[in-house]
Amino acid sequence: MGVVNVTPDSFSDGGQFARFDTALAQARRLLDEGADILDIGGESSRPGAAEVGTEDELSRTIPLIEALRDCGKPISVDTSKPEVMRAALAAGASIVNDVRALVAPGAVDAVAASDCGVVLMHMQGAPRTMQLEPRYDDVVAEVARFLAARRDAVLVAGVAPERIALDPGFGFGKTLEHNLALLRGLDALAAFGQPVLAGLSRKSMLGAITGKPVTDRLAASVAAALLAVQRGANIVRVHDVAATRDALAVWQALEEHGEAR
Ligand code: HH2
Repeated sequence: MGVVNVTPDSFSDGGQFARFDTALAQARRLLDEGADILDIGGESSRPGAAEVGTEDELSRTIPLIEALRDCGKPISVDTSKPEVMRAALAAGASIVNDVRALVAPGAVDAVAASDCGVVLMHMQGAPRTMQLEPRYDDVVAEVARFLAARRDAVLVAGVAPERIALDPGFGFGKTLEHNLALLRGLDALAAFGQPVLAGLSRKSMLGAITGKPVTDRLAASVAAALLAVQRGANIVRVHDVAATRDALAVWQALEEHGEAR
C-alpha cells in the first residue's frame, strides 16, 4: 500500500504533495513502482496534528480519487469522517482506512452501506496528545482486544469478515517499547484470521532506533516492513514502494525456493 498524503503537515513528507498535481504525480510514481493499493489521506494523524474540517478534507481527497479511479488498483481513503468515507466511495475508492477504527457516529453505517474493504486501526488517545504518556499493562493483549471488539461491531452491522483488515497502529499512542512488543507479537493479531496491515514507514520509532531524521529512514523502513511481513502482515503501508517491493521479493524467493535441492 503506497501512501499519498494530500496534507500540508504530514510528518513523513512535509506537505510536499499538498497540491493536486504533485499528489497525482506521486500517486502515479507509486503505481509505476508497483504499489498494489494507493492510500489517499487528507488529514495528518502525526503526533500533535490538528484536526482538519470536513470541507478541507473533501477538497483534498475527492478530486484525486476521481482522477485515479481508473488506475487499475484499489484506492483506499485514509479518513475517520463518515462524510468523507461516503464521498470517497462514490468517487471510486474501494477501501476505507480509519485510524480511529470507525468509532465516529455513522462511520460503521457508511462502510456497511457499500461493499468496500475496511481497515480498523488501534490508537490510544487522539493525535494531538497520544504520545504524551501512553500506558498499557499488556500492549499486545489490549490492542488485540480492542481490534476484536471493533471487528465485532462492524460484523454486527453486516460487513462480511473477508472485508476487514486489522492494524495495531504503530506510533499511535505507543512508546518505542510498545511498538517493538507489537511488532514482535504481530502473529497474535494474524491469529484472528483477518488480514493484518502494518504501517511502520519512516515513523519516529525508526528514528529512535537509528538516530536518523525522517528524511533518512529508508533502510530502517524497508527492514521494518520485511520484519512485519515475516511476522504475518499481509499489507504494508509504505512511502517507498520500489525499495520495499525489492526487499519483499528477496524474502518471497527464499520462502518459495526453500525446499529446492
Ligand atoms: N499511519 C499513518 C496514517 N495512516 N493508517 C493505517 N492503517 N496504519 C498506519 O500505521 C497509519 C495510517 C501516519 O503516517 P503518514 O500518513 O505518513 O503521516 P501523516 O499522518 O502525518 O499524514
